[in-house]
Amino acid sequence: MFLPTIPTPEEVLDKAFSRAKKAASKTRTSKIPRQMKGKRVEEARVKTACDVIEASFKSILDKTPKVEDLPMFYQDYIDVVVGVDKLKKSLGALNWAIGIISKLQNQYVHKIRRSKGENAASIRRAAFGRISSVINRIRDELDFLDYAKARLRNMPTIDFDAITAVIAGYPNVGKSTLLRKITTAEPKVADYPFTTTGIQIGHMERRWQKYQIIDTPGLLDRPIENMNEIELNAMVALEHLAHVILFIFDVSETSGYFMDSQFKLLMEIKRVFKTPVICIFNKIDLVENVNILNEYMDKVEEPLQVEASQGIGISQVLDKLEEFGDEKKKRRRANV
Ligand SMILES: Nc1nc2c(ncn2[C@@H]2O[C@H](COP(=O)(O)OP(=O)(O)OP(=O)(O)O)[C@@H](O)[C@H]2O)c(=O)[nH]1
Ligand SMILES: [Mg+2]
Repeated sequence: MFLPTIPTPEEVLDKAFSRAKKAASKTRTSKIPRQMKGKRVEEARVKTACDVIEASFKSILDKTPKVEDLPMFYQDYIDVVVGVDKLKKSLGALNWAIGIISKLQNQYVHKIRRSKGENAASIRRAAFGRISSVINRIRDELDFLDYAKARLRNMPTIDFDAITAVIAGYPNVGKSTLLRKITTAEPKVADYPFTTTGIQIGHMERRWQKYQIIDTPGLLDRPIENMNEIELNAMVALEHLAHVILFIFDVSETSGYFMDSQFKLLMEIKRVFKTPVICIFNKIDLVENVNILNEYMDKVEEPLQVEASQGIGISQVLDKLEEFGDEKKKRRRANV
C-alpha cells in the first residue's frame, strides 16, 4: 500500500465544517459577556475547520513514502504506472493547501477578534468561503491521488535481500512450469503494468540465501523493437531488479517459435539488459533433431538442459543459481 485513503473535496469540507460546528457547541461561553460570546464561537469554528483540514492533509503526506527514498525498482514502477512528476505535483498541492489554510486561519481569527460581535458570523462565513475555494482548487490533484492510490494498491512486494532471477523466453516455452518447479509454494501473483496476467514471484531458499524468481508474462517474451515506450520503461524497472536472467529455449519448437527466432530474442535481451544470463534448454524430451540442439548449445556459455514438466535438470538450475548467488555475495562483501 503506497498511498493512504484520499478524500474528495466534499468530504474534506464536510468533515471540517461539521467538526467546526461541534467545536462551537462545546465552546464554553457561560461566564463571558454576551457580546463576546458570538466572537468566541465563530473563532472556534474557523480554527477547528482549518485544523481539521491541515491534520487530514498532513496525515496523507506523512503516510506517503518519499518516492526518491524508495528502491529504484519502485520508483520506476510508480513512474510507469502513474508518473512520478505528476504524483509529486499532486502531493505538492496538498502542501500548498496546508500553507494557505493556515494563513487564512490566522487572518480570519484575527478579524473575528477585532470585530464587533454582531459581525463575527459573517466573517466566519467569508472564511469558510475562502477555505472551500482553496479545497476546490486542488480537486484535480485529490482526484489524481485517489486514482494513483488505486493503481498502486497491488504493487509487487519485492525482497531486496534476495538474489533475484527474472525469467525470459518466448510464449509457451515452459517459463511458468520452470518457475513452479524451482520454487516450492505456488508463486504469488501481483499486479504488473503491461502484462495481462500480472507478475509472478516464486521464492526459494538455499544455504541461508533467499532467491526470488520472477515471471512477467507478456513482457520478456517477444522482440523488443515491437514494444511501446511504456513497455520499455517496464523493462528498465526489471533491469533494476534482476541479478540474473533465466532465458528459456523451447528446443522442441512445439511452442511455435523456431530456434533462430528464440536465439535472436536472447541476443536482444542480452543487449538491453546488462545482467548475466543463464541459458536453459527446455523440453529436451521432445527433441527430434539433436544437431540443432547442439548447434545452439554451442553458441552459449554453460548451457543447461531440462525437462521442466518432469522436473528433470532442475537441480542443475538450482546449483547454477546458487553458484551465482555465492559470487554475488562475494562481490557484495568486496564492495564494503
Ligand atoms: N514435453 C514437455 N512439455 C513441457 C515442458 N515444459 C513445459 N511443457 C509444456 O509446455 C506448455 C507451456 O508451458 P508454460 O510453462 O505454460 O509456458 P510459458 O512459457 O509459461 O507460457 P506463457 O506463459 O504463455 O508465455 C505446457 O503445456 C507445459 O506442460 C517439457 O520440458 N517437456
Ligand atoms: Mg507462463
